[in-house]
Amino acid sequence: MDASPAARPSDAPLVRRLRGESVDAPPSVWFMRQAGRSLPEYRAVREGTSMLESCLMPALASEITLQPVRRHGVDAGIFFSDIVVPAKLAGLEVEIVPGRGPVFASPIRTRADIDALPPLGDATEEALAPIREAVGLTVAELGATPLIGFCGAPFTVASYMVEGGPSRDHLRTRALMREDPEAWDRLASWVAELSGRFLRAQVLAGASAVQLFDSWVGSLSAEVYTRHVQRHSAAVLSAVSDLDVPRIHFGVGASHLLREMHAAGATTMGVDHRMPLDEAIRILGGDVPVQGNIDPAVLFTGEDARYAEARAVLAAGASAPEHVVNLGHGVPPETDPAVLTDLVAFLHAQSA
Ligand code: 1CP
Repeated sequence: MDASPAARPSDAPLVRRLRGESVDAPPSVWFMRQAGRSLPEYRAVREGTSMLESCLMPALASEITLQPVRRHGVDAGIFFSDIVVPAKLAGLEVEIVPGRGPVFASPIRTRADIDALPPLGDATEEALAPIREAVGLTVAELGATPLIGFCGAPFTVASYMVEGGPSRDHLRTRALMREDPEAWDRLASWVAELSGRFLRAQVLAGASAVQLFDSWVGSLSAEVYTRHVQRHSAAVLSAVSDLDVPRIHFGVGASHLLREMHAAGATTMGVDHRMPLDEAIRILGGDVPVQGNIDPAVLFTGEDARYAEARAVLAAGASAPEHVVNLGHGVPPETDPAVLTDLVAFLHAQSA
């Protein structure tokens, strides 16, 4: 947490890099899932409180957001919340089951289910109060260190709603968009509006950048993505496009969708570890800033393999207008936090 009083988080090297501005500073780094189960201090403060309850307790959500920034010295916080928090705030019955993930009590599968989704409006804005409060507390503590806000993209969030919980292939969701595209559009539009409101609330409360997670979009072809999904992700990103914050877009196993996802209105593309960063940069045309993509596997190797991967990722990122270092996906819960702290120090010791 940078102590210099005049510095603004929106001018931090990490945020400038996400915008594609070249910066003379050591590499910037944060980690997806940097908050959470890999940290003993997280397990301690979460004790006895359910995941979604903690997301709606502003002081606790703020504390959990700050923990990895303090411990690891990463260059940004990622707001502690979840992609299904907005659905809970809109009144759907959803829980996060430990060791499993989000589970909806009543899966949304028929036209009648979709018609019965609660309307979004002033009540939604009111329900977002704990989110605004948590972000406000967090940015006040972070000072010059930026906070990244986030939300889930319509396909990934809808996949939990339709399947009822985590799934491998999202078959029912993909079947719905093929069999009844009109019903799918109404569901995806509802999620897009809700996620967009959640994201906008975070930026208005002080987040300096955003990330749109479409974690499971890799199960779609480019053709299906373009026909059924892209415009809904675009609607989410357009909810903050007037607010002058960089917009990162990330999917797992989505290398074949980089151009299409960028075209949904992202300023910056997150890349997972399945594609070399220089190849992703080339596919994107060489003028899009990128984020990524250290293979999380090296969190479980010795230093030599880990540092070699970090150097390789920095070298591969050099062909982009700018590059922010991250993992290729989230921090696994079994990661030794000391390894993350050491990796941040290693990256900060490299020259830009
Ligand atoms: O540091 C951070 O990144 C914390 C904030 C955060 C974010 C950005 C959490 C807390 N969740 C998310 C996003 C999220 N949630 C995504 C997109 C990112 C990704 O791909 O990892 C997804 C797919 C979810 C859904 C979800 N929530 C899962 C995955 C289930 C599956 O389908 O495999 C799980 C396990 C959760 C619970 C959850 N969310 C966050 C935490 C810390 C946890 C674990 C809860 C616990 O402590 O038991």
